[in-house]
Amino acid sequence: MELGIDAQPAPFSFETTRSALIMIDMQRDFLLPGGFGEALGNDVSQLAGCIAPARQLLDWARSVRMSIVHTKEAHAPDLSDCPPAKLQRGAPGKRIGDAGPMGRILIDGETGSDFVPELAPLAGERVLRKPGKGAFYATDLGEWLARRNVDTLIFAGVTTEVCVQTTMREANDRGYNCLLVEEATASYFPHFKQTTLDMVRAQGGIVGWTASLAALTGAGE
Ligand code: C5J
Repeated sequence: MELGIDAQPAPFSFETTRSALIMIDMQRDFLLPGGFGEALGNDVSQLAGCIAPARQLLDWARSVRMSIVHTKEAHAPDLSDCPPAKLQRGAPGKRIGDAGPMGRILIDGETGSDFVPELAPLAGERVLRKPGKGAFYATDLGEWLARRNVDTLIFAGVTTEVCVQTTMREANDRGYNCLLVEEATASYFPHFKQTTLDMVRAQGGIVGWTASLAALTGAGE
């Protein structure tokens, strides 16, 4: 289905069969107390408001049968995929791999690394574990999208200025048309979110487009 929507800095058109929703890192480790986000000193309540819009976006993507990728930032239990510089971030005792209330912090398979229940993947949706902030780094995402002939990526998730923006920039350089859904992303720092939206759509859409959830989910009705 070919859709055209209101977006910034300009209208955005895409074919749903050639698009994928990239839901970034909607994990307990970032959204709930006791995880990686809080261990770094962040107020995780700042992210709660994007869960319901992200779920509406996910339901819409499912309804139009779009490819769906759920990324999770998580490391192997032996930390072999975690660079030493990343391991040293945060206060001692609250670093990646340390024990926390939701299991070892940012380690794949632990409770904290799993998705919040509202955004749990369904069978057939891709779960992509990534060791970095960008979802193309050290993963097979590029090959997976190429096999599906995808040319457009629709982004949501957390945090706007870190893993979402990093992945959008990676995707933009790889030639994808990128759209960020405004209500379905959040930052621990609301002004960082706003600045990221501004950065994405500045200079004629130098990183991509942004649109409201209503503009997207109302398209084609
Ligand atoms: C961070 C992320 N903020 N998912 N990760 O470390 O944005």
